[in-house]
Amino acid sequence: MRIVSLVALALACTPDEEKDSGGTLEADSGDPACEGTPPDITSFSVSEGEIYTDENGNDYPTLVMVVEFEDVDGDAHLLSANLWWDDTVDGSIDGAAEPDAVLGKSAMTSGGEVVDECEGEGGTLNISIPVSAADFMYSTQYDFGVTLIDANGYESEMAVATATTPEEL
Ligand SMILES: [Ca+2]
Ligand SMILES: [Ca+2]
Repeated sequence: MRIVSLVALALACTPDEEKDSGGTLEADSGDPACEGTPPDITSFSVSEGEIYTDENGNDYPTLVMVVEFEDVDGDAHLLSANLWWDDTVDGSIDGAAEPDAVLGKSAMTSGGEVVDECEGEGGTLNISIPVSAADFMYSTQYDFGVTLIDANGYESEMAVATATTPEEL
């Protein structure tokens, strides 16, 4: 397993999840004000993204994973993700295996603003992964799997999608 370090991350609230301000009771301290349900992935797709250039000027093709999700208890203001892939294309992933990559805990934003605690009720997570020969074969079909973990550690069911890796540049 490796940590995804060359990742371009964007988290965004869906516009229809905006809350009216005021009238929301926040916990003073101690117990979390929101906890108890795992995120629910409602849509997952993988496709080729734009060229990524690292700090040394090396170009890589990318895969972009788009994960739409809901979390009714609102504690997806912080999210992390586990990612798997395999080249046995059968629409399934061995979730008991160690993840092939992990995305560390990240704050969700909406319109550039960090989402308040307990107001992370869902949105779209875009994960961009540079593709290199160290991790993938080029122009090859893979199954990809993802789970999301909310601020309190509740993990979603795995979503799986099949996609073809980009050509070598
Ligand atoms: Ca939750
Ligand atoms: Ca598979």
